[in-house]
Amino acid sequence: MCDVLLINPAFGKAEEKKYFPTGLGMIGAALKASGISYTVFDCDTTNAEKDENHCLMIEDIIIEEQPKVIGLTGCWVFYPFLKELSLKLKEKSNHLKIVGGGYWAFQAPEIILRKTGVDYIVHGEGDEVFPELVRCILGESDIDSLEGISVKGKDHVKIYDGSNLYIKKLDKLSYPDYEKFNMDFYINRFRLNYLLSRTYLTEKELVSKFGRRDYLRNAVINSARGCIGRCAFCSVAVSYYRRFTVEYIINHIRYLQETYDVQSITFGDSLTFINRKQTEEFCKAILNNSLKIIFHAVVRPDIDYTLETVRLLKHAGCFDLVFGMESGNARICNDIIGKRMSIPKAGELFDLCRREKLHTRITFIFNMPGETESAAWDTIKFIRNHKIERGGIYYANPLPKTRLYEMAKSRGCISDDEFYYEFNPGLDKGLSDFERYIKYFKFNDTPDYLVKNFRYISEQYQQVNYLENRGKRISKDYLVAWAKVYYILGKYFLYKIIYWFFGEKSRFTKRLFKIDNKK
Ligand code: B12
Ligand code: SF4
Repeated sequence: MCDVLLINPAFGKAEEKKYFPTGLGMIGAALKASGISYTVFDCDTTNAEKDENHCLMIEDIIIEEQPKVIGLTGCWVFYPFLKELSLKLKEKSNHLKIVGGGYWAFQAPEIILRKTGVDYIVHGEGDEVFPELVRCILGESDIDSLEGISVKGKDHVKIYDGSNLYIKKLDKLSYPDYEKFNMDFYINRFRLNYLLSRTYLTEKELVSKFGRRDYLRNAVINSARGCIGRCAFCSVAVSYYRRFTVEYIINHIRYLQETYDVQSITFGDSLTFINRKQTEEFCKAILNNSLKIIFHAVVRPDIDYTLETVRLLKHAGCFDLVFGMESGNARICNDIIGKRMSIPKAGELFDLCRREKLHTRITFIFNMPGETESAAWDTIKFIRNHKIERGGIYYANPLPKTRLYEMAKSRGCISDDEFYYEFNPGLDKGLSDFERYIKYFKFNDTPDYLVKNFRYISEQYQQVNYLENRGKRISKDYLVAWAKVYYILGKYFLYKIIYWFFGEKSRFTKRLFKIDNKK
């Protein structure tokens, strides 16, 4: 029996989805700290991929655990699934109260409360308010005093119109409640060969640090919340930046090392470090505490790193920095997206990282409103000039409550919020999806060049990756094994050719093999 059932929707295909749902883990930790019993149904770790199966499984859990409250998390892409699920759950068990949290819910409260089975929405970070809301639902306190909640009444909805809730001092929060999740599933295994072929890590340093040649176990954690940026396309732009203290992060990593034998950390933040001082403080703490880890982090391309910072990062175990560059054209980058940064300086930083062998991944966005063909080419040239190794190419996709969304509306691309929420013309992979998308988002007068060049743009980028990484930094063991195979095969075929060409009984063959035999 429990009070609350938290549901994590299925992320994607079973083989691909391995990203710990930090938000739900934190919500679980908050419930636990408040003494509220709960259980998790994690669609990510169940094998049932079909919605009906999920529903049946969830119904079984509801019968078994008898929760009074259901919490649904997710971002925008989960809307169709969560809508259907919440309506089905309401149909079967009308007494249950359903609470929506996370981006899918609080960015469109009106639609969610009217069109889905959700009864309450928590706006922003639910670590403090959700346990209180549960107490209200359980009849232990009064809901009217609660901030940050939208409510579905009998024949009306009451929408919260204040700003989202953010936790000011993050250190008071517990670690995510890992015990309630299948951590075997969520701890990724980074094979050494994978790391060596995709980063600048060397076999020598990995083996001397971890004493193993097979794989490293990786966990995702948050070191910060929110962002200092205000990018037009980003949902996080409305929040503000907060960070756990270095001691908290170090202890968190230690906890994961001791409990789950983790050697590698992904900081799944919007922004991990905001400046050099903070970065250096963290790196020194890793070194002073002799923490044996490698990690990757997210930073902005205008960060004030020097040669020393880059070297220190590498020394502390940073094997990958992720930058959101977005565009190689200053007008798009600064005037339209609002990055407020210098393109040449960003390029210099990427060059510095490459020279110092600190691997980077840099992401770009095409088709922002006002992007001309030549502006798009500026981005491609930037990628080539700075020999950018890896990252991602994305296309402007308006997320609700962002400036890009307003731009899309004012250009007539989105006429009906609800329809758009349902339809979500997001991009998967491939040209057909892209053509569908570009038809919808005619942000520019001449979007045809993007369709024409879609493949080319993607290939150019991959080409750069390929050239940079080809054949380099592959494990010595791996090379030796392949060399042996080639040697044996080569010898065999050489004999065959000689037999075939000179004949088995020819003097040359006999002499050759005699010499060989003598050897
Ligand atoms: C890490 C990350 C990922 C990871 C995995 C996400 C995961 N499973 O957790 C990866 C890289 C796989 C990913 C993929 C995508 N992501 Co993402 N991701 C993030 C990122 C950077 C951090 C998420 C995080 O850990 N946050 C920290 C936790 C503590 O916050 P939280 O999850 O929001 O949870 C808090 C509240 O929301 C609330 N809450 C959450 N759930 C619940 C539930 C209940 C019941 C309650 C009461 C409260 C509550 O309380 C929590 C604790 O305070 C966020 C940006 C951000 N800063 O949040 C983007 C973000 C969530 N992603 C986003 C998007 C768009 C995507 C993709 C669609 C991108 C794409 N085009 O493919 C995919 C979708 C994948 C998917 N199917 O989920 C958008 C969502 C925007 C939106 N409006 O919906 C964000 C906000 C980024 C952005 N720049 O706009 N993402
Ligand atoms: S895109 Fe990145 S830098 Fe810009 S607001 Fe979002 S998280 Fe911050």
